Amino acid sequence: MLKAFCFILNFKTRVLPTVTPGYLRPLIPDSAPEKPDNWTDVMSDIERVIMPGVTHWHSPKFHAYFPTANSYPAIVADMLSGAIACIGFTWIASPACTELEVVMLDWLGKMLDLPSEFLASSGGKGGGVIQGTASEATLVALLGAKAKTMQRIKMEQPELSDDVIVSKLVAYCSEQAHSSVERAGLLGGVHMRKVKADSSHKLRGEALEDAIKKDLAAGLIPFYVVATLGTTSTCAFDRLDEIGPVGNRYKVWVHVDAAYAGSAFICPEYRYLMKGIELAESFNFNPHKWMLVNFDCSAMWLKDPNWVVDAFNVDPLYLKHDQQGSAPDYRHWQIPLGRRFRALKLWFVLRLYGVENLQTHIQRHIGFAKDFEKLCMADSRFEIFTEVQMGLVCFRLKGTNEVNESLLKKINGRGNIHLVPSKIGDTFFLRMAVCSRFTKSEDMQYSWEEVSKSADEVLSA
Ligand SMILES: *Cc1c(COP(=O)(O)O)cnc(C)c1O
Ligand SMILES: CC(=O)N[C@H]1CO[C@H](CO)[C@@H](O)[C@@H]1O
Repeated sequence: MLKAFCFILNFKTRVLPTVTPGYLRPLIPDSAPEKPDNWTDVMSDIERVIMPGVTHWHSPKFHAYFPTANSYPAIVADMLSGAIACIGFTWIASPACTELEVVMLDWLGKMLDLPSEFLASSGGKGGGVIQGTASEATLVALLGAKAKTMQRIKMEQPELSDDVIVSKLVAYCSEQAHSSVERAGLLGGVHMRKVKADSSHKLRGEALEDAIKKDLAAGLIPFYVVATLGTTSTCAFDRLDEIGPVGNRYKVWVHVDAAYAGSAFICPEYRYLMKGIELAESFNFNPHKWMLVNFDCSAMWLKDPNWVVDAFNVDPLYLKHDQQGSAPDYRHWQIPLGRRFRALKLWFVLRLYGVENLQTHIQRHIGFAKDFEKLCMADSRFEIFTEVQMGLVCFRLKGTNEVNESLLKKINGRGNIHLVPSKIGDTFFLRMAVCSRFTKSEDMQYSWEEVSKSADEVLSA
């Protein structure tokens, strides 16, 4: 077992595997064994079958997407969760599973200095829940907003049927919002309008208000807006301080998607970026991205969870229990019924690192991004595409998109580091995300040299 952990941490291999689609099937039998295999054979197949096809997300040479968290406290807690193996859909289905989650979301909310209305300990309606992913949180909030608006419109205009109201609902997000936001609109059966971002790729209050006014004039019903704090392409921060007041003025539910960058709010110096949070109805970020809690752990808070709870409430007899109402039954807060004991890994990580070490982790990554930016700016062939935010540097070779596409291909082809690109408007650029918790200054230097050598090759070709 320990050997498997060593494979995971073997960064000497290429960060990207060289296998081609269909590589795996010929390596194992056509069907399940009739008689049991033994542990030794199974574990040695991890090395033979699996590891050659693994992309090393935890290598300091991995700079694609955004980080995914990994730490020993979280791994151990996940193993314990597997051993306890309860399904905590109601309080009685495993009281510790629900109660630890309620308290952990309060701990975490306090670490971010969320307004007390979001916390269960404030004694109000608010509280938190662990969703599997940010995508689910966006959809759950959308469904809560939909239920809330349906109820309001039915009171105001009783003559309108449900079908008519639903057909008029409009949700909003920045054109830079994550693809999961557009998908929430599709899954929720409502129109999702993408609003143009400003020249720094942030959604502004004025642009949102213009869109809302236009829709109101056309007889539509604005009901939900997603503000992204830390977009996936460039880590831009929508202006929540402007979006919040607009949302409140037009009775539009404001949901905050801070999937990646939200972890940085454990550091007081970055909280200015969530100014306006007190005007949001719901807030979500992924400790499973940047806060060392292994996937899946997406923390979501709601000021009034009743909208979500009522939107999904079905109550078969076999799920009823005597304590209903005195503690959350998290099955009402999410899409699936079943849920793992995910609060354990949050508890372990918070206790075994302590807030200070988690803050240091975030600050180190941000520092590494600044280091890379400096190296890049010192080379006149390169330009920084947007202001460097958090642990992400968006950069490009001065020149055509074609030359930048060649550069990316060259870098990934060499296989020593791994990056993914993005495109805004007509401009193609490369994203250098600091991902690994093992990253050191030398690694950023190495990654820069890989970029620089690849540029030499591309430009001399
Ligand atoms: C990563 C990301 C998501 C998706 O996260 P999941 O937890 O995988 O659903 C959503 N929004 C933003 C801004 C992201 O960076
Ligand atoms: C097609 C193309 O090459 N587009 C972009 C190249 O890069 C410059 C900036 O350096 C952009 O302005 C172009 O749109």
